[in-house]
Amino acid sequence: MTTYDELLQRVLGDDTSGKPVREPATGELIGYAPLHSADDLESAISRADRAQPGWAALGDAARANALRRAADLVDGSSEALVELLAREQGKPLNGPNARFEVGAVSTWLRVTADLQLDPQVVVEDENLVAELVYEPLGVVAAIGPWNWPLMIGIWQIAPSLRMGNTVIVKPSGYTPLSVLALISILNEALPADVLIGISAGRDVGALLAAHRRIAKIMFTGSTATGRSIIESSAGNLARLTLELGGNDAGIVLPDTDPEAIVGDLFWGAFINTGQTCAALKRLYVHESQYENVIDALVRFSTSVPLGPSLDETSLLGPVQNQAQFEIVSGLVEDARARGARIVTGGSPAKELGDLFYPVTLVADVTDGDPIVDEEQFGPVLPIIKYTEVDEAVRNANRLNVGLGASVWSSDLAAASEVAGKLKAGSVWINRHGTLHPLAPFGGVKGSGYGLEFGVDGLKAVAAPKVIHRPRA
Ligand code: TXE
Repeated sequence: MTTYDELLQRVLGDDTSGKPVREPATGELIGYAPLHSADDLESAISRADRAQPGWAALGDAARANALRRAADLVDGSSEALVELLAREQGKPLNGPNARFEVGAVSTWLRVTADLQLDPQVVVEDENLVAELVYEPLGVVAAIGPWNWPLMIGIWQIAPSLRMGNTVIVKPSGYTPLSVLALISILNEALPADVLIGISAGRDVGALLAAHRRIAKIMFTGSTATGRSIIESSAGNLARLTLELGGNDAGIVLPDTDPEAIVGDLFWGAFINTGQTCAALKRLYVHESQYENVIDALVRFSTSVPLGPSLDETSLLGPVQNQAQFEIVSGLVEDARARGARIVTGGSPAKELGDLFYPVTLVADVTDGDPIVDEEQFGPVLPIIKYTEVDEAVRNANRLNVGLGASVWSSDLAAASEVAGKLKAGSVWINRHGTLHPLAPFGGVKGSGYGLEFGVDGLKAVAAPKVIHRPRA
């Protein structure tokens, strides 16, 4: 079992010339992240490019085994990784947080190793057999965010490696250390230069996205950066998978029992203290259940402790960074000024630390209010009252994003009908944001394009090739 200190030492050594990284919960210094330059990036891409043919030539079975071995290594260092993730990202240890995230990393590695993508005969007639096969693309750029740095990182890394690509990972500047630590663990199971981390700012991220040797960019982050990456890739024609922001709606139908759904509803919105791409960010509740749902959520929220990341009892933690904290608190202040009802929370939990914000339920808001229309990406949920289901569906579909959406009801047939009308890449009934490594995940509209997970996710990091043979 690797300890936290050993892991940090292995990743950072004694170099203190990099960028200081602090714990969101306490402000304490964790360590200094390397600041890689444009030259470092150039050298990393050359090395990854040179390593790629050898990695591909190892064959699919050997690559799948390397992923399984990597999963075992992650499990062997899991508590050290959990502690680093909790300190750096801010998420608590328990609940759907740091231990959950590190557990998901090894699960994703194993499931990705077990996927089967066979050649497919697409034409077979008296003259011709045409077979579709999938080949590596080359060097993949994996550019990730700070909210689920390890889980989203492995979503990008695992399928890319499985398909015979090499990978350059550029973690968010807010959470570089845990991603570099994960890379160092994975590298024990991989040949040299197959997986390389570049810890740098946006400028080097932009150079990576535009680099002529990059064949594919896997990006998760904001819609604005997604647009920049599309522009960067005009030169290299890199293929793109873009998982961008969302503003997921949930609709509670009239026949719902609030007590039956309240736990899943709460965690659908507040998982990772609300800092989740496919979290519930706008809740539409039928007028007959409006106050009941609000009361149930308030009662449930009082049983969920907000506290320091390393406290075993905490289930909610700080907002990860000051910029996000300001977005969250600014949207709540704006709603208050417009006359919204702040049912619970509504001001910073200063007694816990500078970045703590409590669960905040905001009622009596409408579409068009910034707190409804803009992605809060934090522990705040606007709750909107509706009268007609069609009106709720129209409003849920109103915005130019569509990552996830949900319907809540005791009547599965009614819920399924509404699910069919919601415009999003994933729609859940009586839950929100639960992902499965075999179920393709991706967005529509401003939430991006391309699919991750499962066999579709493998196809997304491969070059399809059709071999046309005369019929023997
Ligand atoms: O993301 P950015 P940030 C949303 C959330 C948040 C907002 C900003 O609403 O408030 O995005 O967060 C790299 N070329 N989400 O600033 O800027 C950057 O270094 C190449 C939703 O963290 O999109 C980082 O590694 N790379 C989201 C990554 O892109 C560039 C999760 C993401 O940064 C680049 C996180 C460029 N030109 C935030 N500019 C989700 N969908 O889950 C930046 N980067």
